[in-house]
Amino acid sequence: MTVFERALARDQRIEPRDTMPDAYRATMIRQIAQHAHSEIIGMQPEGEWITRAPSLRRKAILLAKVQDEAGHGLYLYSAAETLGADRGDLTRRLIEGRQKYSSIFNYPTLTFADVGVIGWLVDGAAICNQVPLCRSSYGPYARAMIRICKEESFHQRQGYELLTTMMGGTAQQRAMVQDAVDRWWWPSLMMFGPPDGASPNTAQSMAWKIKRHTNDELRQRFVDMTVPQASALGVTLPDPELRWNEARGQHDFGAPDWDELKRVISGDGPLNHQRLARRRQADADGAWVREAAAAHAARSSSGGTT
Ligand code: BYC
Repeated sequence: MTVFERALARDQRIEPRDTMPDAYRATMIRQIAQHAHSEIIGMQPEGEWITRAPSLRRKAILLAKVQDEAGHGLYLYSAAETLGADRGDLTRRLIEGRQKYSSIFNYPTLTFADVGVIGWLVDGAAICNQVPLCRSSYGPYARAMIRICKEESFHQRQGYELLTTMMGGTAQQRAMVQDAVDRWWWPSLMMFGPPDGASPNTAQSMAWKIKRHTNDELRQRFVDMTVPQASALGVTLPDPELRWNEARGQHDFGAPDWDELKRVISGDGPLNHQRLARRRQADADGAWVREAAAAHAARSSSGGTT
């Protein structure tokens, strides 16, 4: 048994200076980079509503949430750097379409109810997926996930609180909430990834204790958690096959459109083009800041003064 295998068998964390198989390092960089990119691209759908929030209170809450997502992206890029990845290189891979980000952020936010539904369902799915990642085998990733999960829980509650307020409003507001739930339900289920039989990475990632549960296990957990919340809120989940299965002690539910997930992941979702174009523009707009920071660092290290 190698030192790496012994550490995994004892459920110890793998730390940056530990010896690890190249494939483990590559997998960790892939997952952490995709996760970081998701947080950064994920600022766009909600960010579009900051200037249109219906009150100062809602604007302040939304600003803080979007800012938290930027923070999550930064912790995650830092975690990827501990594995030898270069942040600039990861960004290039994203904007050139060579690295993925979560499918969910390629759908449009049509009304302010979408902000609430993203908090409730998208952050809710993120929590289900990420709480077990706090026990992921790679130390810096697992530790970053603890803080991220605390903030995601807060985000989920703000979404639910927003929706509760809208559901107590006019018939038109209630209809907006239901419409947003109808549009976001299936994409939220797709966030957990392809079904277990079609997930090429799960077996190895579970053996390496990066993932602690399969995609389908976490999807089931999310459905079971969300159904009672939907009924408390007074909305219907758009799945005619959704029902409690007494024998299993879990809900049965319909299958998402897996072809749609494939299309969205491969760049052909409703807003993939717009999301990446916006990210490319932000990168170009920030080039002078990075150049100035690099020049300052070079000057400081050569003993110059500002
Ligand atoms: N979208 O073998 P599989 C957030 C890819 S941000 C896009 O099952 P794995 C938030 C998968 O990466 C939420 N790609 O893969 C932010 C793989 O790609 P490769 C982001 C997907 O890694 C702002 C291929 O398909 N969360 O919470 O074992 C506001 C085959 O899949 C998706 C994370 O990133 C998808 N939905 O499992 C609000 C969590 N599904 O091999 C909220 C960390 C699959 O071609 N990541 N793919 O490169 C994970 O837990 C796992 O990577 C996944 C996939 C469960 C996502």
